[in-house]
Order: sequence, then structure tokens, then C-alpha cells
Amino acid sequence: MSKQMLKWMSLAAVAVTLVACQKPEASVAPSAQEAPAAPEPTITSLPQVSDGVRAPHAAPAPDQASSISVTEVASGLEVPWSLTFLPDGRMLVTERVGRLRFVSADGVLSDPLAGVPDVHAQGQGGLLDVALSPGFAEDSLVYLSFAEPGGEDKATTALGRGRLAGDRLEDWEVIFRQEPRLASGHHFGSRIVFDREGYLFLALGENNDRPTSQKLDHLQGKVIRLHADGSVPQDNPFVGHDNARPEIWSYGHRNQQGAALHPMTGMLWTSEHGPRGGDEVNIPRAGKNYGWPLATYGINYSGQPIPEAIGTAAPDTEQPHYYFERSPGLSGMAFYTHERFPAWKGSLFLGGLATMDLIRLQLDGDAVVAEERLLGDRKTRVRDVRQGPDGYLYVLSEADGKILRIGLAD
Ligand SMILES: [Ca+2]
Repeated sequence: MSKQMLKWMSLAAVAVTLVACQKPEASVAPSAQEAPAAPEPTITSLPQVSDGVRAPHAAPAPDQASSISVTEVASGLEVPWSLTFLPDGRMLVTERVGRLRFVSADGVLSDPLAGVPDVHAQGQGGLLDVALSPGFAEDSLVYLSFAEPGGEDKATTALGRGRLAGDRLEDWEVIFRQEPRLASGHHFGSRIVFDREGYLFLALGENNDRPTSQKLDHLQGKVIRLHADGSVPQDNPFVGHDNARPEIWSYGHRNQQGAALHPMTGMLWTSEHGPRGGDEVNIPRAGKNYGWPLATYGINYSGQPIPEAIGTAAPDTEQPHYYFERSPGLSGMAFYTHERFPAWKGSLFLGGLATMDLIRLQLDGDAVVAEERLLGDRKTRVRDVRQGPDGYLYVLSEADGKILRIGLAD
């Protein structure tokens, strides 16, 4: 054990324990996506707050609560996972079972598009995120992330693109695969985001194999950064390092199912499922380690500590930008930028799968200054949220297969 580690651990041992202040976790209903069907466990040990370090969390309610209007735009989708808006006003929506459909502005579903890859639609796998090329008006390219089937049930997250031509994708090609291929039905991530310079970020999960998040020769538990054609930018942080994959942008992530570009700063933000407690919002920076599984604010669903965790902080790892003590089961996310509802401008919206609500984080600069929960009365797992061209929010309601349009009530 290194001297630094010993010093750090002794500091951690005398750190002020804030466990007593933490909200009880026992009432948390584990997300069906994440949790085994075990009886509600007894909590035996909450994570120790390491060395007094405690990231921002539990922001107060906003001064003015949002009174919302909810309209059902479309129904009949089977586990809708992601949506994006086409320039002509239609939506492209993925269904986890492996279908991609158009949805018209008035809610009519098309037949499934042809040319979509076969997917491993088991566990948490399937057809996942959809994004348009930044040059879509010229190149018509649609990007999809998905769990790609493999031999011996070894699925992996893959990313590909095809050209939208009428009701099909043409010239489909896979441009990235998460390697090595692990036998796992869980934690595939994933979200696709292009930044302003056209770099492609893919936020991934760790296939429920915790140690891989810290291994730089594995692509599990990473954010990766690519050119739009899948090639590796030569200024990525681990290019030229031995035993490290050059695609990696940041590491130490668990299961990232939300990502969006901050509208003012242009920085990538991601959301990440914690284990039981400790869901995170991060602003992943080049080459940084976001801690999983060494540092976490969560515990196992069994009620036991995460075996590798040394506390809520660990040497040379980044704290979350914001975290949730009670896991919402964070999914898709979107920054609100439209003039239609000025009270929401600059807010970050996140879907909650386990808590079955839509979370609004009010921001001041990057800082979270208020937290609000919406849609809770509908009791539906919120899988994705996007801002529509009309300034409404569009939400994928997983259990009933609906698209909801949400605005502020007059
Ligand atoms: Ca973390």
C-alpha cells in the first residue's frame, strides 16, 4: 500500500461521519432496470463520508414550483428508449426491442424503419440511443447505439451509423464496439452527444463488472470520444499511452444513461446510475477518473458496501458535480434553452426510472441551486427527455409506451 494511500485512509478514519444525517435508504424501491428481485434488504452499512469531502447534493426546492401541463402525443410504443427531432418536425424514436420509428408531430407512428441492426434485446440491452449527425442536412446520417449480439451470449455496446433514405437506413456501418466483449446483460449505457466542434462522445456502462471501470485497457465504464467516422482524435488523453485505449475520454463511470451538451459552456454533462443511492451528474473532463467503484455515495442493493469502495472519495478521483442520496435511476437528460417557458431557461431535466418522475435541476452557472420533481403522479418510468422545436419538453414514458409533451401551465 502506498504512503499516500495510508495517509489518506487514516484521514478518512477520523473524518466526520455524516451517516446519521443521510436520508434512510431502506424505503428506496430499486429500479426494475437495476435491481435483483430480492426482498427489501436491511441496510448494514452506509458509505462513510471520506475525509470530510462531500459533493453537492439535495438542493432545496425552487422558490416557485412548476405547474405543468401534460399532453399525450403518441402511444403504442414498446419500451421507448430515445428520441430525436428531424428538421421536418417528425421525431425518430427507438424502441428497446430493436425498432426505429418516425413519429409525426401529431403522434402517428410509422412502420419500423428498415436497415436497423439486429440487437441483443435482453436484460437491459437492445436498441438504445439515436442521434443525428451535426451535418444531417447534407449527409442524412443517423447514429444508433445498441447492445450488439455476440457468441456465447456476450453482448456489447456498439455504435453505428446509416444514411436516412425514405423509410430506411442505408449503408449501415458499425464504427465502434465496446471491448473486450463481456458476458453480461446489464449496464450497456449509453448516450451519443456531438459537441460544437463535431466530436462524438459516447457515454458507456461497465457491463455490471465493476473493476473494469478503472481499467484503461477496457472500454467498460468510460466516456469515449471519436471523430464522426469513428476514428480516434489524436488529442484524446490516452493516445500513445501503453495499455490504454485511445478512445477513452474519462473513466471510473458506472452506468451512464444520460448525456447532453451544456448550452452555454459547450461542455459535456452526463448522468450515471449509482448502485443503491449515489446516482451522479458529472461534467467529464479529459483523462479524469470519476471514481467508480473506489468512491461512491451508494451501496449494493443487498445492503452491503461496495467491496472495492473506500468511501465517498478516493485519491486521484473526481467528485460528482451533483449526486442523489436516493437513486432516481437517472436516464436521459436535456438542458432547456427555449424562450417559450422563461422560468425553465437554463434548467437541466433528467428522467427518473426508479422514482418515476422528471427531475428539474435549476442551475446558476454550473451550480445546482434548486431541485424539483415533476410528473410523479403518473407513476411511469421516465426514460428520456428532450426539448422539442416548439419549446415543449418531450418525455418517453416507458411502461405505457407513450410520448408526453410537457409545458408550464398558463
Ligand atoms: Ca463517481
